[in-house]
Amino acid sequence: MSDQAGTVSRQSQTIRVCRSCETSSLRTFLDLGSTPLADRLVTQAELQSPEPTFPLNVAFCQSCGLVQITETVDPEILFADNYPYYSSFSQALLDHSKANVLDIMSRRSLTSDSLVIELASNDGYLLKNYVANGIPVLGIDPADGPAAAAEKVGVPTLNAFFTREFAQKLHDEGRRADVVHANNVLAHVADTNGFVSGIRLILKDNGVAVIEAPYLKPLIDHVEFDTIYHEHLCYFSVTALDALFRRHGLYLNEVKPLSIHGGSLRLYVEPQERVGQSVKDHLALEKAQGLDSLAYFQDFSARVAGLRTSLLKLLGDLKAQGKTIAAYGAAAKGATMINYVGIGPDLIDFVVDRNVHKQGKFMPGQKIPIRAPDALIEARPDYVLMLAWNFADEIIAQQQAYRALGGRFIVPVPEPRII
Ligand code: DWN
Repeated sequence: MSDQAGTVSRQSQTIRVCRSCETSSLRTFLDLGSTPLADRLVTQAELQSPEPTFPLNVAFCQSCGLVQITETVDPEILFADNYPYYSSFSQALLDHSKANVLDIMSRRSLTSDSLVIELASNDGYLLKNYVANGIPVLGIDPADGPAAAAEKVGVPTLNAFFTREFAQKLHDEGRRADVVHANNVLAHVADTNGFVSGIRLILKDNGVAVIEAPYLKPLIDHVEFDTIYHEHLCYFSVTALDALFRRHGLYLNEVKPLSIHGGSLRLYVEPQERVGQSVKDHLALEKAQGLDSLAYFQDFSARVAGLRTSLLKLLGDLKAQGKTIAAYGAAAKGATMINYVGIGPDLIDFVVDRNVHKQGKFMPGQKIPIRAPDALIEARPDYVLMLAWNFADEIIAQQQAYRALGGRFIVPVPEPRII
């Protein structure tokens, strides 16, 4: 942890080898500075206290192609107490997850003798759809609040980190799954290989792991640098994923591109090798476009710096015209955006968010107050910076009253624009 003196302490470690193939082939291509933890919102009582910051550098592994940050922050600090992220605050995500479950139920004959396990099951947002169909489930999540919320909606949840050792325990107890879900967690785990080998341990031999993760290609192509923060240790290409799963007797047999979270992939991973055309096509495209080589990433840093310059100019010009600006979405990506670009209370008056666990707190680093969305009607800012741009359609649809008052939104990526 870099305290005010900038020394690095035991609460984070800098990696020396690749998180996947464990070779020393890492080449750093982006430095986002030393930043506070994106989901560690600041309370009123903490406003005067120094905030821990950690280096946020991004590297490419020239051996297996995995893109990854080089600092590992202790997961107990990132995810255990007061973790504020609850999946159920997004209707789009709830609809997306229900469609995922119904698709799996149409692909596999699941019955009351089946078992579906979700890793990082959060507040039961996905597993509750299996419960509604009488299919046994088990959630596993280390965050106290979301795990308790899951139990309230009838999703039995183990409040723990999923590790290889935890998987061995479930395996030894005979708790093996027909389906394992793991959405937006594979990128979050410090022991990437242990997590994947754990999935193999709890998966039945004829089972399938259905894993969703942000996709590296749209991140680079659409300058989605704000999705880089300490919770996200890895940024996956199909090339890197294929090598990771094969190392543990699992095969990436199908990939489905998704628009959620700025561009993700749904991965269908099985103990049997039957690689389909969708995987072959992605591997060929990534090779043709160079995602398997450092050159593809070399200009990304300059493009990110360019976005910073143009966004700061846009916001500065609006303030110079006497305009007022707020922001929407106390999102983790929003913390990276405001702290890397340098967007403080001089530019943004407040941030709004529907998540009641975030309201009344302050954004990490810039300490901008977080309020409920009603504040847009009460305070009537001229502009709203869309920090949760991945849900822009859903959010703007809710804010017709604000737009009717003449309110405008600023979407920051892939290039800052007013809509
Ligand atoms: O990997 C992760 C991604 C998937 O979700 C987690 N590590 C953390 C989290 O990242 P994030 O905070 O950037 O994700 P979201 O879901 O894009 O954040 C959206 C924010 O906007 C949430 O705080 C909820 C809020 N929201 C809202 O206030 N009104 C969202 C919607 C859809 C709304 O209508």
